[in-house]
Amino acid sequence: MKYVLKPLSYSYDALEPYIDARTMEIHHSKHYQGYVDKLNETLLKVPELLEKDLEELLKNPNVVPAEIRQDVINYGGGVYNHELFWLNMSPNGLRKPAEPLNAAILKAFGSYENWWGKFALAAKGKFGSGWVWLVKDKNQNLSIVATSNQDSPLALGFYPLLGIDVWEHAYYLKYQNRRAEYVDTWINVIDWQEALRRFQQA
Ligand code: MN3
Repeated sequence: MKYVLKPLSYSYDALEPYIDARTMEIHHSKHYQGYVDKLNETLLKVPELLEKDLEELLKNPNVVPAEIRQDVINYGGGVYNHELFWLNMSPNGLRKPAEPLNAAILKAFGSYENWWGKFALAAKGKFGSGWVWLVKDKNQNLSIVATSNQDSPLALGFYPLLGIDVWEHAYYLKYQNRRAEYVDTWINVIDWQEALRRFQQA
């Protein structure tokens, strides 16, 4: 199998009390595993796609035959989005963006607090299941975009740096219908290291 479950770099209970261990365990070992399995199953139908990079497929879904295109968008997006999400959190990471990402945030949003206010508002307001992202465009300008289901911002021409999962499975056990509480608490688990790496990469 090309795609395999990537282990977390921290334990399931490492993000307590903000994200509970049971949610992390089910999210990682069941939901994410499900996307990995379904993506492998899907790509076996058109094995030459296994040679392509997942980012390329998500950036340009038109290269995927129509009969499996939506499955690649759904399951491939599920794999890609979650692998970024796991890296965007940690129990003791970089809690504020370092340079040069910090300067780009100031340029786009005025301040870190303004960035967070807009990001959190978008995450609270996203209707239904989906994600909210901090993305860069090809000129290194930052913005916030929301996507539905497992759609990737790559398909919109953006490169995701940091994303919050606002599917109910990401928070329901602890927060039930109170998504806003989950969003407000997420700032405590953000790790900016991967976002910084992505911002600096070509
Ligand atoms: Mn999820």
